[in-house]
Amino acid sequence: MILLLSVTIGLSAIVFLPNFSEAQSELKTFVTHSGKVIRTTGEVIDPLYTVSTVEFDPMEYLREFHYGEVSKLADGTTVREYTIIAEDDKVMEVSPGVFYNVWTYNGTVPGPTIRATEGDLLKINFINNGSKEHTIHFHGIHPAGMDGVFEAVGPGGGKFVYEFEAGPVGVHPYHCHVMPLEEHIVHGLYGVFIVDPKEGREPADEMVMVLNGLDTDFDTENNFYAANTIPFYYQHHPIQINSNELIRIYVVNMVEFDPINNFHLHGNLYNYYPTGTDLVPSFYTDMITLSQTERGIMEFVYDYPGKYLFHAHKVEFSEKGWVGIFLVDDNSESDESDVEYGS
Ligand SMILES: [Cu+2]
Repeated sequence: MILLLSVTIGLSAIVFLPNFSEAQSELKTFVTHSGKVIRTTGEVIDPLYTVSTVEFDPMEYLREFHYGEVSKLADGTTVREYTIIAEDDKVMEVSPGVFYNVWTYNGTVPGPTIRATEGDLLKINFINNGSKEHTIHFHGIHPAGMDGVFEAVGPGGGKFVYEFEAGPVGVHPYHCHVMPLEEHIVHGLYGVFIVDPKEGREPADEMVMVLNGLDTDFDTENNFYAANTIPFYYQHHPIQINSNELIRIYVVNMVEFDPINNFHLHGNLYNYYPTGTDLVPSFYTDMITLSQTERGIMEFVYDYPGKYLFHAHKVEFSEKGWVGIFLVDDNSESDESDVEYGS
């Protein structure tokens, strides 16, 4: 049996090796999206050559909420107006030496976190400066014509205005809904939309974490995972928080290709509000499991200072980048927090 196996492996190697070297030296001709003709020995799956860099700071994104340009209607309704521009030609160094073609809303992955109060009127001026059709599909309640599915916005400056009332209360994703959907999502066209209750929530140190994956070799399997796009970022740049202070995380899972993701917190448990639609928590746990676009609000307080991990307890994901650290400072002596909250 062993002899037969050795002979088979040996024959396979003889047959395989010449074909392999031949394939490596064979030049293939490709026409890129911009019309350029190139010759290459490599596999070219998505030949985009308009290289521009993307500036993205996960620490800035974490606590950055966009309230829009605010005005009032005659009846007192608050109007929040935003401009969101889609592009699909940017390249970002997502990990040292790994360059990835990101498709962006307002130049980043994820796009800006849009925040409103229930009942506000949202006006989103969408401009598609990409080379493909794109849209914005908001999760939430709105008229059919504002759903970002059937009204694909043409490339090269196409425009559409999404207008709807903010609701329901909670945390919702928004993302492009042009087919093939997995391609438009995995490249980065998504962001977070928070709707606050009219009565507000208890003051807290608030942050947004989008759980995402990066398929950098286009084989429909993720090579990296992250909270807020850059693998291992919050492990190398721990998030500083205070002990005895309420922490609120708006968490949204946007991982494509894998059926589940999850969020495990060390040294603590959190109150969890699925979708954030209810003001009473459903669970008190240290572990939630999320499918794609599943999201919620986590609230917790650390009693003890120190360094605490948070990560996917799908261990493969944490070992490929979805891991971070909370650095809890001892503020038990001080009465007031020095964190400034959003308005
Ligand atoms: Cu798209």
